[in-house]
Amino acid sequence: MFKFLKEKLSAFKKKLDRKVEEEVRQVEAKEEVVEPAKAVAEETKAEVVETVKTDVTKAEEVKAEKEEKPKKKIGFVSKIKTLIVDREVLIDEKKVEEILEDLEIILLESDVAFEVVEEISSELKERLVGRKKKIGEKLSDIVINELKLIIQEILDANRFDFDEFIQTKLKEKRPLNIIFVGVNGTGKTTTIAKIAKRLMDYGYSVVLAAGDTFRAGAIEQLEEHGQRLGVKVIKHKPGADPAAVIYDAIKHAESKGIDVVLADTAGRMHTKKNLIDQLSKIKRVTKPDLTIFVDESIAGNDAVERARMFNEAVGIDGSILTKIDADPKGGTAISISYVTGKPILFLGTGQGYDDLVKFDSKWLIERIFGDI
Ligand SMILES: Nc1nc2c(ncn2[C@@H]2O[C@H](COP(=O)(O)OP(=O)(O)OP(=O)(O)O)[C@@H](O)[C@H]2O)c(=O)[nH]1
Ligand SMILES: [Mg+2]
Repeated sequence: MFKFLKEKLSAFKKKLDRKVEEEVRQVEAKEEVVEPAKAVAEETKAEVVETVKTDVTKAEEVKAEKEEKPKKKIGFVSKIKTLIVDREVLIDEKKVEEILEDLEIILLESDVAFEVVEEISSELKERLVGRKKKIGEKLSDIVINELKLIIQEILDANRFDFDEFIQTKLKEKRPLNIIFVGVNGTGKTTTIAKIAKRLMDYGYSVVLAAGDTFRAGAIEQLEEHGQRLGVKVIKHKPGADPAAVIYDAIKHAESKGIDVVLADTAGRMHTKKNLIDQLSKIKRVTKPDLTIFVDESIAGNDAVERARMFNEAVGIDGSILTKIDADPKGGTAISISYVTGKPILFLGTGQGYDDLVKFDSKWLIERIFGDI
């Protein structure tokens, strides 16, 4: 998980450390040239002091001071060094721009959407330029920590608690109707099964609606999950109107007192317009309480663009990103909620029914930055 991004960030951090070390070495080299002149100046200054101070004790003080001179020379070297690495220094705009150039490339290569890279970059610039680096602080740590905070803020901008939503909404109405939309092969049907299992683990009753009437075998696939989980599946014939299937599932749930209807939908039709029209009809007829967009995080910017398109054309309440376990980059997870303005609800982390993690920005940040 996120191996590519982790390695890139780790290399970036090391490069920054090496750069700072190199700057220190350059200052030290300069210092060696400056040192003799400085030593002469120190000597002259001491002599002047000596002639002024006629008092014996004062002369002794000066003598003692003179004896300490070698120490002072070392002190002078480290003083300059300190200006760069150890003491409070201002991080200037030129340095931040160098840092950002490298970082922007890493983020873009890791599938972070362009507009999100721009947001991260401008936030980082604002926070770093003119910032005081304290004693012992490493520039690379400052940058990575700020980056973490900014990504976390982006992820937390659209928060949503699925469990709380179900609990609260069920006090108003029953059943709740949740539809899952997204292109084919991204994990919609598997995710529906995972959510069904999760809801049942929490004590809710569930019925599935076989709303993908377009793809051959889609109904059977959902039925297989239903059988394994012990959940009823409401279905019509292949090619039937999915809005009618979901409507029937809602009626069935109403009559049986079932809490939640989870509705599958097609991921592909003859044309994109057909698909959007069908989903719009499903929404009109069945009035879902939640429309969840499902896509795979390995699709990178394609997934983000599809989320944007579905949100504009159909309207979504949030996203679920699947196949996080197989995603070396992580950019989709970082970008999708920023781009859609809608929260991520869950992350799919494998093919098993329990491989579903409720979205938590800290969980994601820990997985990306954990051992950097
Ligand atoms: N590694 C991994 N595989 C997943 C995950 N979620 C789903 N899959 C796999 O992705 C493949 C496609 O999943 P489906 O649930 O059939 O996808 P779909 O969106 O319903 O596809 P269509 O019905 O063709 O539109 C299956 O092999 C799943 O096991 C996940 O979180 N991690
Ligand atoms: Mg499916």
